[in-house]
Amino acid sequence: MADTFSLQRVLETFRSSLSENKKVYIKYYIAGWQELVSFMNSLGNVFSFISKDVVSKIQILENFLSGENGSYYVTIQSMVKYELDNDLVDLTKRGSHPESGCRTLLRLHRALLWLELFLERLRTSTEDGKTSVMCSDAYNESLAQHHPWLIRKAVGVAFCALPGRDTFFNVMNAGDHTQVVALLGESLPLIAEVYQITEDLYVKNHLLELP
Ligand code: 1Q0
Repeated sequence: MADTFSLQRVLETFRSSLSENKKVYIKYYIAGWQELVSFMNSLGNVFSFISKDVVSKIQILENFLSGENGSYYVTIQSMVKYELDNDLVDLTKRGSHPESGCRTLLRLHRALLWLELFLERLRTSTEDGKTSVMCSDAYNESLAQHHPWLIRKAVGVAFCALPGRDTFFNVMNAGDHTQVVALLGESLPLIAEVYQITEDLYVKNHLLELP
């Protein structure tokens, strides 16, 4: 993986995560998150409590994928079926399967909604737009509902340390502002599609509130 973040690569990994028949490959889904983590790390230590959590979740899924039952973890769809069929998910409270693939992926899935909402704000923002406001508005509409008070406060502090809009655009390594906006316009429907497919699957299987 190259050191510098590029929005193009995030786009490519999420694109690769979708199969022709709309299955979502876990390998590429977590590769997309890995790219975002490397971006977050470049923003400074304030964000390390966030990136550590994402990294540990990526690791849990990677371990399943490379483990003896790895073939069941190729797609989100096959993982859900396998874990449910074999009673490998704590459905109402954490017990003998506190770190199932289903509950781990659900945390990333919720964060993907935050990403989608944030990037849409960034895409349509004007020059005087504040990234901290875009981030926290997107957060309040998504992840915040699943976080306790203490985490919401810590996240609020981290948002204040965010670089400005210009830096964000530059760090995406996708050319000038117009080109970044175009690429965001291309990325967002893909991210939204991956999100929606996962959401529908979780709704159908009553998995949206996994502890
Ligand atoms: C760049 C700004 C980053 C802003 C991130 C906003 C989201 C804040 C999330 C806060 C997570 C706090 C740490 C721990 C939370 C866990 O308790 C929680 C639940 O897990 P569990 O096991 O306790 O039940 N974990 C989560 O909710 C997962 C949180 C994942 C957050 C992922 C944020 C990833 C951000 C990536 C940088 C994106 C930069 C966007 C621009 C790039 C352009 C493509």
